[in-house]
Order: sequence, then C-alpha cells, then structure tokens
Amino acid sequence: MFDAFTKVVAQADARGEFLNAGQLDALAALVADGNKRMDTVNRITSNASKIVTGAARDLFDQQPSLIAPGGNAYTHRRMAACLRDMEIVLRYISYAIFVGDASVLEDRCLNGLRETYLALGVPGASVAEGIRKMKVTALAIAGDRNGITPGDCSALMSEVGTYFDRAAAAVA
Ligand code: PEB
Repeated sequence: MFDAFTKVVAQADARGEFLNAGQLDALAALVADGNKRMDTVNRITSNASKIVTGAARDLFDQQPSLIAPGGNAYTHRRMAACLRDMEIVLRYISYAIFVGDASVLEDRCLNGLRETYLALGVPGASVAEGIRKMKVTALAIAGDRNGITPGDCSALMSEVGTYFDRAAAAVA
C-alpha cells in the first residue's frame, strides 16, 4: 500500500536515483492543495450513506430485475450485501483520495473482486453501473462551490473521478 510520497520513493529507489525536480514539484503541488483534498475526503465521508443509497435506488429503478424474485439484490440478505459492497468500494475510494494513490483501492478492494462476483453470480456490469452512479453524486458533493473557499479543484476532481473509473472497470 503506497501513498503519493512512498510511491515516488519506491519508483526512484527501484532505479537507484535521487528524487528528481519533476517529482518534487508534483509532490509540492499535492501538499499545497492538501486542504482541498481533505475537504473532499470529508465531504464524501460525511455523505457516504447518501451517496450509497442514492446510487442503489437509481440502479434498482433502472434495473428492476435485480430486486425482483431471482434477482441479485432480492431478499433482505442480498440487498444488505449489495449496499454493503457499494459502501466498501466508496470507503476504499475515499482512502485512495486521502493518500493520493490508487494502490490501497487496488490491493485491498478491487484485486480479485471480478472473480468473486463471477463465482457468486453477481452481475459485475450492474455493480459497475452502481459505482458510476456513486461517482456522479460524489463529484457533485465534493465539487460543490457553496460553503467553501473558492479555488480551482479541477485537477483534484478529475483525480477523484479516476478512482471511481478504476473501480467500475475492475468489475465490469
Ligand atoms: C465482495 N460481495 C459478496 C461477497 C463478497 C463480496 C466477498 C460474498 C460474501 C457475502 O455475501 O458477504 N467483500 C465484498 C467487497 C470486499 C469484500 C467489495 C472488498 C474488500 O471483502 N447485488 C446486486 C448488485 C450488487 C450486488 C448488482 C451493487 O444485485 C452485490 C450491489 N454482493 C452482492 C450480493 C451479494 C454479494 C456478496 C447480492 C450476495 C450474493 C449471494 O450470496 O447470493
């Protein structure tokens, strides 16, 4: 599990090199934008259940067969497993945003998840759609210009988007 700093150190060490100016500049920019990152994590974290339940509701509206008898979210047990899975994915995405690196998400959540869903008979494409719906809400909440010092968050928001994209691609 890396963060943005240890990732750069590991890469430099693998080549036996000192950190270069480009790496230092990139990490300096990350530090300078640290408050934006923490605000983003805070907003997503404190709205996690809203993001999860909203995405699940939209998913079941669009794919009602999931909650019909025989569907993969039919019965309270499967519905609970589905909501829990979406929450787990969002939690790992929030960690990745926090550390500025996807490895925690990849190693601890996405690794083997597609195979797990295949074995369970859970439709990965539907999980991916649920993740894409969480992305839309999370970005709207994190990027809300109200109640926050205005600034340019475009790079951070696109980084946040990439973590959702990775998660969706890993199960689709
Ligand atoms: C992954 N999900 C399920 C299971 C596991 C995971 C390991 C089997 C064990 C169990 O039921 O608890 N666990 C989960 C995860 C990590 C982990 C992400 C990461 C660290 O440890 N059903 C749907 C939707 C979708 C869904 C498409 C979006 O209709 C999910 C939610 N996951 C779902 C369902 C089950 C499940 C299990 C329904 C139960 C499947 C079953 O038992 O029939």
